[in-house]
Amino acid sequence: MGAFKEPHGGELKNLYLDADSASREKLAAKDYPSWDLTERQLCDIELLLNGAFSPLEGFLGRADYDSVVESMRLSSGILWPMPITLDVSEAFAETIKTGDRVALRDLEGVVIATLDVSDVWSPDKVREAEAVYGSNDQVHPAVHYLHNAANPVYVGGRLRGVEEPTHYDFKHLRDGPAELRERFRKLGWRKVVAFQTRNPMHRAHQELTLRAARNVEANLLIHPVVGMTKPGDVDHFTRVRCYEHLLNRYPEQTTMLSLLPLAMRMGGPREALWHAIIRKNFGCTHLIVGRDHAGPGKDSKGNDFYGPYDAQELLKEHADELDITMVPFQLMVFAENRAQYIPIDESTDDDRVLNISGTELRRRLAEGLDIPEWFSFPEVVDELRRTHPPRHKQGFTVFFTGLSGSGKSTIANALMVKLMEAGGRPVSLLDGDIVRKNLSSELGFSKEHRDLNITRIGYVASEITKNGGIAICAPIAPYAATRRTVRDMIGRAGGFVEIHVATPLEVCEERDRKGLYAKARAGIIKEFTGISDPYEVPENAEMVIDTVDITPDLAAHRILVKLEAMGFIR
Ligand code: PPS
Repeated sequence: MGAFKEPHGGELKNLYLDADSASREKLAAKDYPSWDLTERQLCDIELLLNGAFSPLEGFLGRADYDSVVESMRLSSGILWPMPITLDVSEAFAETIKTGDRVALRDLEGVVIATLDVSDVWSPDKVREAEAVYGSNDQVHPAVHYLHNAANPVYVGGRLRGVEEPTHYDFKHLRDGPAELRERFRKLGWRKVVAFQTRNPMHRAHQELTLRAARNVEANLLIHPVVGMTKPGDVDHFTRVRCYEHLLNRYPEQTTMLSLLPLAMRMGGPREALWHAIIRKNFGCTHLIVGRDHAGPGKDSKGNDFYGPYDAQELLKEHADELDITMVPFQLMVFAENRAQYIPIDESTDDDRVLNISGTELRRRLAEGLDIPEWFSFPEVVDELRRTHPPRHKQGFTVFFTGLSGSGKSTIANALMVKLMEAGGRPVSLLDGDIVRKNLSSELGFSKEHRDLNITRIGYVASEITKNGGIAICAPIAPYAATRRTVRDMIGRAGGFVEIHVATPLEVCEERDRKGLYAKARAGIIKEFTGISDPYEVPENAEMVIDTVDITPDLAAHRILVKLEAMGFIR
């Protein structure tokens, strides 16, 4: 009898050292230069080490990176669409060189792996964005991440795994690729179709997955991403509780749920290809690819980043090279007259087709409106309502931005008092001057310091928002990208309402309450916003207020009306 042949999936890498070597490496790592892994890098390294990213054996070196960016292939020619890179600061990069060994630690300082440095280089991020994501538009989450969160220098090299990254949640649902292959083997699951998702699943998804499994006569793996998804998505804790409820609705012994700690890039077609390779590594034979797979939505001009079926096309093109088969799927809609779900292309003019989009679902949750039974299972809706209370019970942040002397602080104060008068939620004011006295007393007005200041304000506001309070922020916040970062951070925790106090520079200067404009003109104060430093005008603020014609009282009142219209107050 020959050796057991994997039924599917091909060779799997395992980059972990054996127990003895790992303890020795852990001791030795005390003397290596050390890098603290970011949240995204922690996701990537977990999947590199356990073989989910096979055939990769570490973070990409320069030749592989260039080749992946340009042609979706490693320099060996093997298909690999996504650059998996270790981005580090310039300061850290200066301490290392090719041939060094580096310790890579998690947030608690635990050494997860060591890396033999093969390359250190500064990437061309614009080229990376355009080639990999097809756009340099920062509305794309991965492009925004690349330019604003990713460090400027890349380090490539092979990894030696020392310790598996720790997870305290849903341990019973976390499987590496070797474990999952083994489970399939034990259960005799010869064909397995994977369903990738970053959203809660409803009846349409259940119907789609059941049909897909039936069509290819396979078992079903629900394989949701629980690493990093699109900013604003439902948190994975809530989602996993929803999936667990849904699992009970499948025929027994047909379906398995396992969590994938992947950091998604929302890279559309390339990402779909990547998902397929990952699922192959987990031992799946099929992957469901639906409409707009891993799509990031619309760009800053309102156009789709990718066509709805681009991902399916790309997978078709590479079908021969992929050791996993795509199961393409159309959007599932509910045909009311048939009382059943059908793929949209099977519907006729006679069908009364119903569908609730993700946006519409969020609206119904936010406003506490009905979510019909045809759309979702009651236990799933209950779970979503627990973590997504209607807006008037959620925390939110009102973020003012505008020039010095534009009237931000005055309106912010008036708004605070009015909200306190209305009662219901605690209100905190993070005014520019107050923050600079308390939180940011050591900071000046360089771009770097301003960004740090705004990020701190955003962090505090997100904590207040997450805990159901109201945060009112009133800094200048002159940079659009930083405001966007804060919006994303707070948007995950609750509501975010940006208000541009658009009082013209001439008016602010004429008022010059603090005498700062005169000093700025005289060159006594350097880097003064509007005079000798930039102010990037907000393009998508929820409200614009010019204080030339209205009193602070009226401005605050208008904001209250807006907050009421948005559902945050009643
Ligand atoms: S920032 O850019 O958002 O970090 O600025 P912020 O924290 O809101 O601080 C702005 C207040 O600091 C005073 N000040 C200056 N503003 C702009 N540029 C320069 N160089 C500067 N130096 C001091 C100014 O009083 C601002 O207060 P407001 O309330 O906006 O007038």
